[in-house]
Amino acid sequence: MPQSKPKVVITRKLPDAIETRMAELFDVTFNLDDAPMSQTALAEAVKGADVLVPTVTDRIDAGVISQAGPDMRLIANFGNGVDHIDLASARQRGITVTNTPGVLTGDTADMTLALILAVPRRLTEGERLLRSGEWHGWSPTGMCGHRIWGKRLGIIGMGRIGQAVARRARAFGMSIHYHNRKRVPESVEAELEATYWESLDQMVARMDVISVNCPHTPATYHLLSARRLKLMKPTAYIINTSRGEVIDENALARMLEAEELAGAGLDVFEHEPAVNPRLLKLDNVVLLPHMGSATIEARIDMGEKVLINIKTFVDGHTPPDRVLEDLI
Ligand code: 8YV
Repeated sequence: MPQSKPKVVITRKLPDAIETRMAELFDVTFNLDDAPMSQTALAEAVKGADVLVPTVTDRIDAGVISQAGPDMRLIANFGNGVDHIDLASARQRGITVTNTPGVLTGDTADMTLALILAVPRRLTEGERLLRSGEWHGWSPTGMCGHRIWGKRLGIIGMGRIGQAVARRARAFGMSIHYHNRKRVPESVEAELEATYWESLDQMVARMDVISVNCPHTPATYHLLSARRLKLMKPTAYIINTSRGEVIDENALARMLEAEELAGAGLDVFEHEPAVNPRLLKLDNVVLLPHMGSATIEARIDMGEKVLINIKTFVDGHTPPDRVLEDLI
């Protein structure tokens, strides 16, 4: 007799190809209108499901996890970051958590480079000027920004994405510096000609551009605090394609307003989808709606990873992308 298919709840609309394959393999509940689910709806979902597929827009907190029914065994996150999932509560309930590493590395690094170029070269400001009809032609002093070639880039978090950023930035003539919990292997440092800073304070004070590429964990919350931001050079730029919570957003907005920093490129925000209104008023920032991994290729690859994680798990094996609390 065929076994019944596992019940899978997917909290947001995923690419068609992924949803179709999910429907073939599992007994799936889709989110047809794609609206983010409320805490009540999430609690309801975990009561009856075997597997939950959330995204960054869902808060899978202790309250939601406490409602999990006896069959709820796997949270297969569609995304890399798992800071929206209470991992300790999941572990206590015997629920495995997986994510989708590796498949959005290049795209997120590309977006980081786009911001590293866009902010000092005033790309969106120039575009706004042109569209406003206020551009009256070329002038020797018009729209001058700053050169990237020859500048120092300080990468916070030298994992997959940090290293991919470093590789790209080198092609633009930047010298690579980094801070990480652990020093990367000598071969990687040699390839990237990267300088390691054990002290983040020491590094931030010396860089022309800082790029945040570490995950948001309790240890990295407000890693760039008001105090640390003040150590940066007033001519320096800050780029964040990781998580808004790593930077004290209020302190950053204050410093940008006061021109104590030259500019910022932000793809992520502390209270998404809300954006600090002070940032919206500033010309020296480029603001993007969390689109680092937003290529159709990455989103399909992420979906494939979710499928593989679920399939492996329900077949009784350890899923390839299991998230272990002490590793994040
Ligand atoms: C994802 C991201 O698209 O993977 C991540 O951690 O930040 C995004 O690029 C999003 O999280 C989907 O859940």
